[in-house]
Amino acid sequence: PVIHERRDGYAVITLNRPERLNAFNEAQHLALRAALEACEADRDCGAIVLTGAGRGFCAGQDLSDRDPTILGESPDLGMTLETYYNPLVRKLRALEMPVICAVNGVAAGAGANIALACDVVLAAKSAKFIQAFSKIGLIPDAGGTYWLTKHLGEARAKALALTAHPLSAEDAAQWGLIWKAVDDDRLKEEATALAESFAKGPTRAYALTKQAIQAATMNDLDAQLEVERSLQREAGWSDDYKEGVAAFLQKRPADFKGR
Ligand code: LHQ
Repeated sequence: PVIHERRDGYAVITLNRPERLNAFNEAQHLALRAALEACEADRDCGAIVLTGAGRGFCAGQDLSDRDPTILGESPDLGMTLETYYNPLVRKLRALEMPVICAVNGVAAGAGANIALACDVVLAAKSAKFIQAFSKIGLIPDAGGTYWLTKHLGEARAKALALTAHPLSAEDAAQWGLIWKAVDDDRLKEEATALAESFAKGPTRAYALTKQAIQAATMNDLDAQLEVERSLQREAGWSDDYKEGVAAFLQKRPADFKGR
C-alpha cells in the first residue's frame, strides 16, 4: 500500500491504493509508519517527499475498511485516532528532516490534514482540499481543527469544516494554508528539486527550525525568544554552522553534513 524509494539523499514515499484514492486502511497506516521509521533511522536521508499514486493524494479513512473500531455498534473512533492518525501526525512533526507533501490530486478528510501536517506543502493546481468530515457526521481530525484555525483563523476554519467546501490548490496557497500551487505537470519536478536541495542542507538546523516554528504557534514573544536562544545555541555547536560560516568567508558553496 506504500512505495518507499530511497534516492540520492532523500526518500519518496507514495501512498499506493489508487483504486480507493489512497484512503487509509490499517495496512497503509502500518506501511507508512514503517517507511517513516526507516527514514528516521537513516542518517543520510535529508528529506522526504510524501505523495499519492494515481489521480488522488488521499481520501482519508477508508470507509469500507472492516476495522471493528470503525464499523462496530459503538465504534471508538478516539481509539482509531490514538492508534493510527495521532502518532502519524506527531511523527511527521517530530522528524528531523523536512517533509515535503506533493499533493497530486484530491486530499479529503484525514488525507487533507495529513498533507497539512507536512512541513512544506506543494499541490497540483487540479488538487482540492476537502474537509469531508461533516458529510459523514464527524469533526475534522488528524490535526485539521488545529491547522485550519492556526493558518486561516476561525472564520475560514469553521466555514471549511462545516460546509466541506472543496478548496482549490490555488485558494489554499493564496489563503496561506499551503506553500504553493504548481502546474500539474511540474509537481513531481518541483517537489524533488526541493528535496534535493534539502538533502544537501544542514539537516540538524532544519530540525531545530521545525521545532522553533512549531513552538511559536503556542508561545508569546518572550517565551519564543527563549526558545530561539536555546535552539540557536544548539545550532551554533553544529559542524554545519562552522562549515556554513567558513564557506561564506571563502566565497564557496557550503558542504553540509547534516550535523
Ligand atoms: C473511497 C474513499 C474512502 C473508501 C474514495 N473510503 N473508498 C474517519 C473514521 C474513523 C476514524 C478516524 O478518522 C476518520 C477520518 C476521515 O478521514 S473521515 C473522512 C473520510 N473520507 C471521506 O469522507 C471522503 C470520501 N470520498 C469522497 O468524498 C470522494 O471520493 C472524493 C471527494 C474524495 C473524490 O471524489 P471523486 O473524484 O468523485 O472520486 P470517487 O468518489 O468516484 O472515488 C473513487 C473511488 O474511490 C470510488 O470507488 P469506486 O469503486 O466507486 O470506483 C470510491 O468509493 C473510492 N473512495 N474515498 N474514504
